[in-house]
Parts: sequence; structure tokens; C-alpha cells
Amino acid sequence: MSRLTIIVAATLSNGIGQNGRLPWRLSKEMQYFARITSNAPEGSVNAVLMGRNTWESIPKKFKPLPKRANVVISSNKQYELLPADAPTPTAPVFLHSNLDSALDRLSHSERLGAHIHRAFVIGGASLYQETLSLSQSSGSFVDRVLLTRILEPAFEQCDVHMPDFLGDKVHAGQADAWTKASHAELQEWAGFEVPEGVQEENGVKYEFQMWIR
Ligand code: FOL
Repeated sequence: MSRLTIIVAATLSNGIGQNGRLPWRLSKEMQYFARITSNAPEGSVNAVLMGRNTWESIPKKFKPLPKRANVVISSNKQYELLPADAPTPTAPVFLHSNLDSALDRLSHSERLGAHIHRAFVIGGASLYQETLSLSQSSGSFVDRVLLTRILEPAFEQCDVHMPDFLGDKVHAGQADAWTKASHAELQEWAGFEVPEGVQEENGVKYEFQMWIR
């Protein structure tokens, strides 16, 4: 079974986006995203799995996300990932027309050109929903969420929300309920020092969390 990790920055009401982009600009938070998704042992790389809207939200100069195998899901098989006149990409990028096909590709990671260390689902809302719904008995399962909780302000103008995986009472109290890992566990899994407690950038307060099931 291949394990998947969701990484997301979300407000207390699960807001994640506005007008096709992130509602905030948090450079240290973005550095955390880049570092944790890039960090892999010598000779391997991590994969970042994303929906087409998320791919389009990434600034041109960071596409494809460097040092990671980029996997984009779009039902449009003719979708042009990069403009014809774009420079030759420095990181691998693959298009899949559905999640199953993308996950199948991950499980044969030699076809991605390198050994895949970890696979991250980086958004957006519909891919978070679809991957959270995978059952443990299927080939792939989300067993970890790296949640950056945006505490304040509320960012009530968000127009995209991630599924309420913690408040989902369907699983509450059951064997596969989500539990919050300690900060030490987060750091150990990350493999580098992660700031603990409430962080503040540009007047935005947030906290790095890890949830497991
Ligand atoms: N998870 C967390 N914790 N924070 C996020 O901002 C986030 N964003 C997405 C998914 N999960 C997240 C999706 N959106 C880039 C831009 C948007 C984006 C994801 C990544 C991006 O440009 N990343 C560059 C770093 C750019 C920089 O250093 O400013 C990268 O190399 O990862």
C-alpha cells in the first residue's frame, strides 16, 4: 500500500484559496512547504500530486516545482502543461487524466525516472476530497496531513475550502480517527527543525501541525 501525505495551509474554517490563488503571502510558510516536499534521501525524489487549478496557481518561475516529480491531474488529456515556448523543465512533470492512473504511475516509480521517497497531495479542494476518501483497503491511503493552521485573521473571503477532515464525524472515535502528532514527531518526520508554537508573518498567525491516522 502506498501512503500519501496531504500538505495544506488552511484557516480555522478550512479556507485555502481565493480567486485562484492563496489568500495570503507567507514566505516562511512557503519555505516550509518547499523544504518538506523537497527533502528526500540522496538518489530519490518526492512526488507532488496536484489538480490542474493548483498547477495553474503556481507562479511560472516555479513550474514545475524544482527537485520534485510533478504529477498533474486533468481530465483534459490534451491539456498543455507548459507553453510551447517555455524553457526545458528542470524537474520531471507528468499529466494524468485521473487519480487512479496517477497513483498507478507512482507505484511504478521507475517510470518517473527516479525512486520516489514520499508522495504529497498538494491540492486543491477536490483532490484533497478525492484522496481523503480512498479506503485503507485500496492501493493508496492518506495517513498523514501536514496542516498549517492559519489562526488569524479569519480570511472569511476565501472561496475555496478543504474538506473538514477533522470535524468529519463519520470517523470520529473509530480506529481511523485523526490524532494530532507532537511537535517532536513532526520534526522527526520532516528531518529538519520546524518552528514550534504560534508563528507570525505580515500580521498573520499560524501554526505547523501534523495529523496522523
Ligand atoms: N501547503 C502549505 N503548507 N502551504 C502552502 O502554501 C501550500 N500551497 C499549496 C499546497 N499546499 C500548501 C498549493 N499552492 C507554490 C505556490 C503555490 C502553491 C504551492 C507551491 C510555489 O511556488 N512553491 C515554490 C516555492 C516558492 C517560494 O519559495 O516562494 C516551491 O519551490 O515549492
